[in-house]
Amino acid sequence: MLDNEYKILVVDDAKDTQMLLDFDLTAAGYKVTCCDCGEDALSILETQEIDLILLDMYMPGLSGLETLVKVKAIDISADIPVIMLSASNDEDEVVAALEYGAGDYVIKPYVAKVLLARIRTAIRLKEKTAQLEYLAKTDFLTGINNRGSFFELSTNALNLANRVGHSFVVAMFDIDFFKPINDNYGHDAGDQVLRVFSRALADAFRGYDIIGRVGGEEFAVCLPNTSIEHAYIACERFREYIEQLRLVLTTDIDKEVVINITVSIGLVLAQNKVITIDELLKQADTALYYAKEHGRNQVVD
Ligand code: GH3
Ligand code: MG
Ligand code: MG
Ligand code: MG
Repeated sequence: MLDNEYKILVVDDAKDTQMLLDFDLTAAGYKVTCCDCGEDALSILETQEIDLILLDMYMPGLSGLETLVKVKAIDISADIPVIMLSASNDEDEVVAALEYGAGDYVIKPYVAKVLLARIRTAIRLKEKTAQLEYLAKTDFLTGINNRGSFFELSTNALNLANRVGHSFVVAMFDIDFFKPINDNYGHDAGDQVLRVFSRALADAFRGYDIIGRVGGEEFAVCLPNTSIEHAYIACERFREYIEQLRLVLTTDIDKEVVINITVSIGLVLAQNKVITIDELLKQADTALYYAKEHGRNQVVD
C-alpha cells in the first residue's frame, strides 16, 4: 500500500494540533490539507478528492458532530472514513460519534504510531468495501452493470425522468444464434463474443444511458430523455455496426476463427408514470420476440 497516494483532511481549530498532525502525516507519506472549521471542511470536500478526514470534536461554529452529520449526508463525502479527535473521552460522546458514522475516535494528545495504524486500518476497510461494492454491481465476464445494478440504476433514472417530465426508452438486445457459437467453437469463444459485444454496447451509447447484462446473451439499455425515433436510430446504427464486425475468436482447440454475429433489438417507450423497469423490460422483450419471429437481425419498436 502506497501511503503517499492518500490525501487526508485535517479539521481542527487548534493551530498547534493542525501543525503537529500535518508534520506526522506528511512524514508518514500522506498528502495533507488542513482547515480550521467544519464550514471550510465541507467546501473543501466539494472540490478535492479526500481519502480520510481527521475531525476535531470541539470547534467554534459547526461542532465536530454537526460537521460529521453533514459529511455523511452528502453523497460525494458519505463514504469517506472519518476519525474523530477529541481531548475528552466522555463515553456518550464516543458513542454519539460512532453512531453518526465516524469510523473511529482518537483521544488527544494522540500517539502518532497508534493514530497512523488506525488511519491505515480505516483506509484498508474503505478500499475493501469499495471493492466488494464493485464486485456486487459488476458482471464478472463483461465488466458492465449486472442485472441487479442495472435495475437499481434504471429505476432511479426512470423516477428522475418521471419527475422532470422526460421521455424514457428501454431497449432489449439478444444476440442471434448464440448457442451454435458455444457448440461449434467452445464456451470460451462464446465468452469472447459476449465481451466484444458489451464493449461495443458501451461505446455506442451515451455516458448517461444505462447499460447492463440482464441474462446470458441478453443485454438492456435505458435511454433517458430520448424519443423513440432517436432510440430507434441509435439501435439501428448499433445493429449495423454489429453486423459488419469481423470477430476473431480463439476456439477450444486453439484455432483462430473469424465469425459474424447479428443482434435482434426490441424497443419500448415508457407511456405512463406508474410503470416499472420490470414491466418496461417485459414490453421490450415482446418487441424483441417479434424481431426474432420475423427474421432476426432487426430493431422492432
Ligand atoms: P436466438 O437467436 O433465438 O436468440 O438463439 P440463441 O442460440 O442465441 O438463444 P438461446 O437462448 O437458445 O441460447 C443462448 C445461449 O447462451 C445458451 C447458453 O448456454 C448461452 N450462455 C448463457 N450465458 C453464457 C455465458 O456466460 N457464456 C457463454 N459462453 N454462453 C452463455
Ligand atoms: Mg477544538
Ligand atoms: Mg436469449
Ligand atoms: Mg440469442
